[in-house]
Amino acid sequence: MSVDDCRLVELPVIHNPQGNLTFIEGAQHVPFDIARVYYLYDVPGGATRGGHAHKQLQQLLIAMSGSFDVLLDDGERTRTVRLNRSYVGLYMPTMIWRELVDFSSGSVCMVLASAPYEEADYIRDYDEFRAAVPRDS
Ligand code: T46
Repeated sequence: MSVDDCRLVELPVIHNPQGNLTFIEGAQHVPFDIARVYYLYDVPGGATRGGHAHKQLQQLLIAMSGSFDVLLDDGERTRTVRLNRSYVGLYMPTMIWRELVDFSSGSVCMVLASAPYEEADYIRDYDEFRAAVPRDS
């Protein structure tokens, strides 16, 4: 997997003068079955979340409120994506190192995940991640 496989997914918006509505349907808007939803909130200024990769887990990140940067790293190339719309998700496939930084005040990051929480799926050491990335030779 490469940072090019991380992509923005535009979600439907039902516009209404009384407020907009966005919905997410498994299989339709997310390329995996949704097994878990969690969210990050009350993130203090200057904090960094993430700092790991997943062996099997796929995720879709959405800035439900506020904004933050997602630093993506496939072991060879890096890319930064800023999330700041509640109708745009960032799809992350397996084996992408990610760090979430520069959270605005009051921001909320909702994550749809393809599997339940499992610590054994995490690679939390960057050197271990680099060593596990398959390389062309
Ligand atoms: C990711 C980024 C964006 C659970 O018990 N269940 C869960 O579903 C999750 C996500 C975490 N936890 C526990 C595990 C740790 O003891 O909560 C604690 C904090 O987790 P972590 O340090 O992994 O949190 P983040 O914000 O660094 O990373 C999380 C996700 O773990 C990760 O998959 O991509 O958000």
